[in-house]
Amino acid sequence: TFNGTWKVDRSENYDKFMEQMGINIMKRKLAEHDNLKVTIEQTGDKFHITESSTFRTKDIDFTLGVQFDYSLADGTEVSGSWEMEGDVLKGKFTRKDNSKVLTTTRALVGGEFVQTYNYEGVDAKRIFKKQ
Ligand code: MYR
Repeated sequence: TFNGTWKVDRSENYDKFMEQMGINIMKRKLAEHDNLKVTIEQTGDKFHITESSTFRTKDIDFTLGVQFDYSLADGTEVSGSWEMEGDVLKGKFTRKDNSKVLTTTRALVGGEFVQTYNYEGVDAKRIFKKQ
């Protein structure tokens, strides 16, 4: 289960990913130390997520397979959905400004919560520990 509060512990290639997303160096530097924390409550195919970071606190509700709108921490607007494939959550989101696709996954790996990101050929990962 993904339920619980997860605090970011480390990231891999996240700066390059953000650069590919077109985020400027100043915001990327801030994002490097965003202390991102996500609290996940899953009930069947419904998720309630509270995201908190140095940028903001945000509540997100979605149902697997149902499209929703979301704004990234830098203000970029996307629309897409999450699906469950086995034990892995797979998300596909389309940017509203340029129609390009960001894919992301969430999975538990050895007691850690791992989120991967891909945008235009650049992959990144953020690894979270349970709080
Ligand atoms: C959620 O389930 O938390 C909401 C939907 C997430 C959509 C995709 C998240 C990608 C975040 C990438 C951040 C890049 C910084 C610009």
